[in-house]
Amino acid sequence: MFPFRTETFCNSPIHQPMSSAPGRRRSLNQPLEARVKAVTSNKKNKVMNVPARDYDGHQPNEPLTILIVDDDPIFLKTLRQYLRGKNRRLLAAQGGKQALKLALEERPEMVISNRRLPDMDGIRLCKALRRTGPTEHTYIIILSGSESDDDLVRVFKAGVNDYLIKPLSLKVLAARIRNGERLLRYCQTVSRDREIIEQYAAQLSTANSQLQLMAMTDPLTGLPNRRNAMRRMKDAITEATRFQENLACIMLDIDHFKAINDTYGHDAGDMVLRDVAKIFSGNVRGYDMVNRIGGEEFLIICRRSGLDEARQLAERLRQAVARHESLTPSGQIIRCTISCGIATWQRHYRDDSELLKSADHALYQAKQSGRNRVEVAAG
Ligand code: GH3
Ligand code: MG
Ligand code: MG
Repeated sequence: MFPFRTETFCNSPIHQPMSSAPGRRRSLNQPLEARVKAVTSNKKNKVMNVPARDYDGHQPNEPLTILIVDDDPIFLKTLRQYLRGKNRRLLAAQGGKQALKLALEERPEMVISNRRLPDMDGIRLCKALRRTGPTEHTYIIILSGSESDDDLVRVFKAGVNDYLIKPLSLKVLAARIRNGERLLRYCQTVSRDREIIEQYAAQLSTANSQLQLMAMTDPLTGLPNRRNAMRRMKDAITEATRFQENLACIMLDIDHFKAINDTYGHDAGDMVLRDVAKIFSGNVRGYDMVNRIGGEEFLIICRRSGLDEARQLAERLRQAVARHESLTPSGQIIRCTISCGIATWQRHYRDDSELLKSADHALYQAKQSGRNRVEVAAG
């Protein structure tokens, strides 16, 4: 039974609650067109072009798409006219299959369907929409002549959002639609807010990673800075202790670097620092970790390396730096040397500070012994 079918439309202008007595129904023995006109021109029932702010206090930006499904073309036409408004885009389908096709193409936010369709039950249509990604959350209203409680339970179990018993009033249908629209608008706002929050969270996470990287990196050479080096050293000691592996470190310092600054200028000094950092990074093995721990001081942590390997590496680096020529923008050639102090992790050391102290002491020895050389800590 459907309001706009000739036999039922007589009762349509008045809402018929499930418990209402038939006597309360307004009987209209008029032709269909006249009854439709009566409904749509009745000021009490008029909802055409009602702006959305009437029901939810704000003007939404995009129109909501509503798909009406019924096999009666006159009903479709009438309802479309009745519901027309600038915040609604109305579509119509005369059967379940056509409705599914249209729903996939147009992704309506709301579907109003008759329970009985020529090719498909409205409940099946609802289930099919719920199973389909793009229409999974579509607001579905079913119009039905059935009034049984069991039927109602079945319909809601299938995922229908609202259910109206026919014969029904267009006024009531419009109110239920507005209620659904309000919920849809709310969901849209929530999902938009969520998107914005997710965007902020992503930006914040990127900014945090960048900040973390900046806090751990020396901006001049791009190498890990002192803080980072100390953290890595602690990790390396933990690893060496746990797996009973060798661990060595090399403290490296550019000789007479102050004189380079004084002679060629600070910018040239910076360039030398970058060149030396590149030489170090380009000559170590995968396990070794190069860090800049001070002005012209570097620390290389040699994981899984004993004294011999560390000494060979330090010597290789010393020679590579000594061979290198840095060229200033004005065409001047700068040469420099480095001194290196090596220490290896000893079982009796308490922590990283003892290892670093030993390496520093060996570096001091290298400086004292004439620079441009490698010295090893006593152990
Ligand atoms: P030694 O052989 O005993 O190590 O002598 P040195 O001149 O290398 O050592 P000193 O500690 O006397 O001088 C280090 C200089 O390094 C002083 C400081 O101005 C300079 N320096 C520190 N950081 C930077 C930097 O980032 N860029 C430049 N250009 N110079 C720096
Ligand atoms: Mg120096
Ligand atoms: Mg120094």
